[in-house]
Amino acid sequence: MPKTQYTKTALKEAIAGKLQRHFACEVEDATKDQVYEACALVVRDALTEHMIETQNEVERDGERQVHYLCMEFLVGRSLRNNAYNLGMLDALTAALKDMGFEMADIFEEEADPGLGNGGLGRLAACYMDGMATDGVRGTGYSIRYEHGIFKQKIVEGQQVELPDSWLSTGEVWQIPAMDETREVKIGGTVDTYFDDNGKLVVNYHDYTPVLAVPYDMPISGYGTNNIARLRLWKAQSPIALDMKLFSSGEYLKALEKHALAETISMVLYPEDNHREGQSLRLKQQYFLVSATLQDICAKHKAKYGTLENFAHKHVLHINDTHPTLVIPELMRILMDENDMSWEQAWNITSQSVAYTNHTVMPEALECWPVSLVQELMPRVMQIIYEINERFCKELWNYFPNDFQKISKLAIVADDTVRMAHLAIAGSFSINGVSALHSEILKERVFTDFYKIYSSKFCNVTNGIAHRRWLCEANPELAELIESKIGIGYRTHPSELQVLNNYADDKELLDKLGEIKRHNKQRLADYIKAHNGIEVNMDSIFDVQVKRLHEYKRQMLNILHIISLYHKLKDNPDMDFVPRTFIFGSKAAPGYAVAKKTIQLINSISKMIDNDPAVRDKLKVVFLEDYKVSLAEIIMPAAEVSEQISIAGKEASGTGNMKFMMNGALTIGTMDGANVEICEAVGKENIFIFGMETPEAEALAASGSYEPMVIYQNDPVIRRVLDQMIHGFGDGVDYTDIANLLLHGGNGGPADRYMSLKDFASYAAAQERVSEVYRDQDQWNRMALINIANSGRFAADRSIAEYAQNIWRVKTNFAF
Ligand code: C3B
Repeated sequence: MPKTQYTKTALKEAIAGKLQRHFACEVEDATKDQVYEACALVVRDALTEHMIETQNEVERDGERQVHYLCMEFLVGRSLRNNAYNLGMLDALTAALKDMGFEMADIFEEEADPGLGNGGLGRLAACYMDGMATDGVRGTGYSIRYEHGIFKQKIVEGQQVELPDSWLSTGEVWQIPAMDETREVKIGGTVDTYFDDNGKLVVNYHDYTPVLAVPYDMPISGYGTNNIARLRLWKAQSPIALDMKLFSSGEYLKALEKHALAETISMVLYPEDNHREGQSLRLKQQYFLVSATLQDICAKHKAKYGTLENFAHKHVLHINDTHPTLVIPELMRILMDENDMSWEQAWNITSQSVAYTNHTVMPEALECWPVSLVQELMPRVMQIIYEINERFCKELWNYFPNDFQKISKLAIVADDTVRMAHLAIAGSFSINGVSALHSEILKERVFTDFYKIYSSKFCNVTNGIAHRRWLCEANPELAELIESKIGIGYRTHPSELQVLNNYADDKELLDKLGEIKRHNKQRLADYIKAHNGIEVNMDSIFDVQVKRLHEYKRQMLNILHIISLYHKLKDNPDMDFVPRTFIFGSKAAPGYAVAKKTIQLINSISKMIDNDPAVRDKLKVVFLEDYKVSLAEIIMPAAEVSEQISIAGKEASGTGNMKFMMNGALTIGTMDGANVEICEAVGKENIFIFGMETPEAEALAASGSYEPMVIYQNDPVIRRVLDQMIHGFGDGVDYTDIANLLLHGGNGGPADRYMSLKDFASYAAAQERVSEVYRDQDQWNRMALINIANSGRFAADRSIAEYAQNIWRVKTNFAF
């Protein structure tokens, strides 16, 4: 447990002190944002102290450290989370109350640090929490994007992107470490030759130096003083102004160099599950990798005087292929700057790097043009060529004379660098993020690599920070749980299982229903305030929140909603369990179909809300600007969790876990972690529908799928699509979407993700949802079983598996 105890009085004094010193004001005159900042500074003081202690310990014991590299860390707000973890939330709430403020209002002052797009970035953040709590020596590395994920506004039904400036309230959590600034070299020319002793000499010149300035966010663990550090690199030019140009009157040009260097950390690319081919993105990747490695190596050398024992002391974990350049970059540092031979450098590198794959979407598998890598990092490209050369020789031993196969598996081919192949060649471990996904990697995506390196492949199913997503986001539920099973589950989430014993406890089930209703009310208030829509509190809150992507099939949900609308129009007095369908989703700004889908949801929402015949029974709500803090309101209020991707495409999903933990029932396909959720709760406590992976893949591969035939034979679907063609009364034309489903487009087949094929089975599963909902006891019982069996989806469990099976480092977590 943490050493420090925080009393209300001490906190009041500390906050008042910060207000005086930082804002020259007394408590009575302070604004809410000043109070937020003062609270953050108080909490930060405690964290910084712990961070120094942790760093000293790491330095002293010399145990293996984990370095977690990711282009995204979607950390969410920090104040409440840190206060909770440090055990000061109650004292802080009371202190603020005494000072005349509501804690919840103060939390609202903090902007969400949007340093990520979706699942990938949020997972990285959950793992920082897990590492801190479980005593893993972990550091996260990413970029301190000035602008995180854009803010989404809905204007006339359409997404409009606005810049996100999170730093105004987020800066307080970051501690700059100027003395650890590193220099990253970009572009230029490299000459290599052998000297008289046969030694390779590398002469790298005319590059552009960019400074990488570290800002450290201390990430607290629960019930411990251990801190995981998140190091965010900011790009800065070493020259403030080119004075030569300035003196000759070329003011703009003088500033140009400066500005160009700083663009590197200016903005997060808003693409999710999609590769981004622009040169700035590659610069960002190299910037992250090079600064991080220089940092680790410099400290290691200062301690040990050599990098020979590097692999014993460090694991470099790469989250998806985005930081794969660690492999050639570490080779460069070991060979060019530390005089190691290729073999020695390769041994160290390939024993240090572990790779997690997060997607099988072909459009997300990164490939970079050789010419671009060459231009931006010429020495790194030379090294990649050499890795490729040696790798292909190795492949030859496995597939002699099979030129076709070797070129298929090569790292460099067709003038592109295939990052996943580089990651596989240069790492000691490759894992997927759910049992199904890891199997798909072995059997389909990386089949030949698996034949060669079967022992490198493994699975670690994703997990979420259950303290944030359950204890903090849903305090009433946490209190109920704790009244029955105590607080042990906070650090041993599997103890939630004890709740299974209460499945027939009518009193508990009623209480569960009551809490859900409170949380629904909170969301209903939010909807009323933001969308002006009054939702029916007795309706089922059915939620699909996640990035907008065709494979995630928001479309299937929409088609079904339209069919329900028709049903109700035909028979307004039918016995219908009212439903509120809630969506929240950002679309990548360049992804036209995704943006049109958002517009479609809004058109339907409006049509239904304007129709007195149906609007009390059916509602569609699109919540703008879906983000972590909004998810913290949505998850506790949800009753149905939509996890309806086409089987075989969603690597894991993590929203599915958050919903389940908050007692929502899943309607889902056998995809990603849904498969394990189903296994955990039993088929009778989840609504599974649709094709399974083998069937979906076989159908896609056969080329015989014809959605037009379904359209012709199924009157429900025909009417839905016909309506889409006729529109929803607001003058917006959705023929393009109907055509995409029926005829294909953008070079893709009709209904690529087979929504029409799974429609009937989905609609039937939705019928079952309504039927069960009629019996509230049964519903609450199922909800309880979901909560009780959600412990295995805690990040603590995932981190413990990484620690034991991949990183080989100590953890305090006991299974
Ligand atoms: C996501 C996947 O799409 C999810 O299935 C998965 O749960 C998470 O990663 C975390 O593993 N993902 C993402 O958000 N961005 C990518 N570029 C690739 C995968």
